[in-house]
Amino acid sequence: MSNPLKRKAAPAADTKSKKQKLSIPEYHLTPSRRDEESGEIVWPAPKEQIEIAREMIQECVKAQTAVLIIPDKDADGLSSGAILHHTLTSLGLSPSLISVYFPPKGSNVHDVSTRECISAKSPSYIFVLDQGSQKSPALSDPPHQCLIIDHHFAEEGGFPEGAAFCTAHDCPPVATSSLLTYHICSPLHPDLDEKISWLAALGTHGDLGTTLKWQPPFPDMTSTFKQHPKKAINDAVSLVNAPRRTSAYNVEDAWSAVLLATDPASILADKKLRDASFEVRREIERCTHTPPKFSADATIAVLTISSAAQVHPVIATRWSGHLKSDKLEIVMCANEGYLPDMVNFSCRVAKGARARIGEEKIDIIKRLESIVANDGDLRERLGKNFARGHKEASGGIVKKPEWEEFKKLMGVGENTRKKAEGTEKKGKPASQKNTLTNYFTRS
Ligand SMILES: [Mn+2]
Repeated sequence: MSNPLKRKAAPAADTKSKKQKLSIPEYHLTPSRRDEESGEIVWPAPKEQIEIAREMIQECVKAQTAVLIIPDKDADGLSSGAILHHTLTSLGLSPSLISVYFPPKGSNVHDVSTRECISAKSPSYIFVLDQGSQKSPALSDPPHQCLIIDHHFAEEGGFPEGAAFCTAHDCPPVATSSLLTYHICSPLHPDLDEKISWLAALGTHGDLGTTLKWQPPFPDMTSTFKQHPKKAINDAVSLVNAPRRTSAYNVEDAWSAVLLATDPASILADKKLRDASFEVRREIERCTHTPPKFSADATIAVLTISSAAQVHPVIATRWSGHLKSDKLEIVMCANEGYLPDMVNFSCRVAKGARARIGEEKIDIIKRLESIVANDGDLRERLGKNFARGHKEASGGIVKKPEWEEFKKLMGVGENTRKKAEGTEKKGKPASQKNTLTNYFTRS
């Protein structure tokens, strides 16, 4: 992933029937934030922030000046971008004044190279959508207004200098960026709702999963789903998410499909997206059969693959649901072929360790940090893209030599002989295949 700041928790690879056994999704159990004076629920973001966002959108239409939208590359980010684009043009901004920018493969909005690209376009207004945030210098040199719309964790003051922001992160249940953008925009023009409500559903299912219950405070989307069946929306989610995973990284293809679509059906018919989806599925299939190696203490499984496609998060998620061992805590997929001389890796909590609570709860970031904590300057050399993201779904982008050192510290592979001996005693052949079979849950 190019932006490890904002990786999401991986949805469990459970079957549908298992999911339905959980009566209420944890998502709706978090108590809402309430306004101190009125007692009203504060959702999807603080009122003042929503007002600031609306004002800036209206202001930039009035100014009829260059606008740059920087949406994230997944279904949620692209949907937020399309919602904002439709809003600006419906309010009267000429489409010729709007441009969109996607940082190239391997970089993200916080990189210096991205700032240089933005400055070169010298936009008067910049909208940054669903990108995750960190404290940074202003995104562009020339005078400009910048608005961040997001729902990822940000530290106090963790925004680009001078930027206004509207974030759902502190108002549980945390809305997606597309839902927040929809909430900001839909009252601004009477004809908007029909154009953008299904986009809010597309982005929201992209981030929160396709089985989300639209319970309050989430809006009532009954009429949207009547017009656009959930099945079509969910199929569109996976097509829209495909280009960012391909080796060519043609995020622009996904963007134009989402922007031009009047309904999910037109996304489903898009040839470029279908081809991208085919490539990704083929790469997942090609790489997924790699045998895992285990850390010396058997708590971490490492799958090493080489693919120019971003399939490592998918493979880590898959294997985390399949590998069975009482000791196993973390499943790691390392991709040595995504970026030249780098290793991109994704970690997920192993299925057998997901139920742990309290002190026992698996915190991947802490665990990764603890492995390198006492090893001279390795932590520093691993760089700022090591162990970022979420407790449940972390990972990173590191240089190859540092990756090798890191693997050595975990003792990856040292455990192999012990395991082979163990299987022999049970009278099974010590072939790789059979050793692996012992780690699979039969489902
Ligand atoms: Mn998002």
